[in-house]
Amino acid sequence: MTSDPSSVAAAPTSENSKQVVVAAPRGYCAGVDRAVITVEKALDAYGPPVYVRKQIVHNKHVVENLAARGAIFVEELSEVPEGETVVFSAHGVSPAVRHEATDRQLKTIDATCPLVTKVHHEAKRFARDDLEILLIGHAGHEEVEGTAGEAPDNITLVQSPDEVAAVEVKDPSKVAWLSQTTLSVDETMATVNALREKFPQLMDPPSDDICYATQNRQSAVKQIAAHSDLVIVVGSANSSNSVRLVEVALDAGAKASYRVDNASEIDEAWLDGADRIGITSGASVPDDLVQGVLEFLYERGYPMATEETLTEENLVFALPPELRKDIRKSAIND
Ligand code: 10D
Ligand code: SF4
Repeated sequence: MTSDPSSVAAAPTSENSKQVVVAAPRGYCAGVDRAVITVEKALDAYGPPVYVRKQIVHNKHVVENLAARGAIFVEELSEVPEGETVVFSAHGVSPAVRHEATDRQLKTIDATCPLVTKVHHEAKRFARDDLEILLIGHAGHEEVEGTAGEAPDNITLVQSPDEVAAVEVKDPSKVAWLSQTTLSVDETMATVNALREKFPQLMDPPSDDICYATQNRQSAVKQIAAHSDLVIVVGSANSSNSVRLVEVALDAGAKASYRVDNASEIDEAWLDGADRIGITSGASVPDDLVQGVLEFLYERGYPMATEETLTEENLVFALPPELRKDIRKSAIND
């Protein structure tokens, strides 16, 4: 076999009615790419250890690899020794966390995805305009904690359409909605529609909060799901956008769909009667894990995969300016 089973387009033959279709776009988005490179470059520039508050992205392989290179992942800033360098994860932090870092004299590098930061700005602006904000998202998710922390007195969390009936606001003429960036587009629209029915003057965010990468991965998996007996989504259990891809695949007609961290988690029983298999991966997933799944299937008699591309993605974010400055400085001193 070739080293890249997705690279050769092989139509199913009469002897082999099986097929494997890989969705594109899948895998790393611009915000994840930037965040992972940020930790790698910080390790190069400052030397280990570099502390990272929370998982830099929600993928256990990424975290294990960076930890092996000297990154130390902590849950809270109190675990970071004073004066050390700490990277804020791609999911963002609340102002309270930034203040704590200043109080503890930590050097900070902010790997928050610019598209998450955009939602923080929207929250601050709506709060300045004295609006009540209904934040659609999942309790306990780091992104939601960060965004809600921008305007805690103005924000109420709404987790699903089912929660709308119980939502109370002080003034229905002064209410707006925002969302987490990695939700199901369809479910979020259902929540917004229910909110608007209840609060007809509900204001929209100035632009989509669910980011381009989340939207593209969901649209791409929808394209292949209806023709799939099985859709395998590669991604970690705590990755919101990865978990959403399983739900979207099932809603779009896949007969079955499962999430795995890597090929070793595939249950061979899932392959019984599964002639047409679709594959995708979340925004925090390195593509070698997808290649591992394709190899696993190839070894079990499936043909090489064809790729179904919905759209091309070209977005690239610059590294955090504080890191770029230090990289420039260390280049001058070398
Ligand atoms: O859980 P999640 O989908 O928000 O995060 P993950 O790290 O898997 O993917 C990247 C998304 C980010 C950083 C939220 F914007
Ligand atoms: Fe940024 Fe979207 Fe990627 Fe999250 S999923 S890191 S918001 S590009």
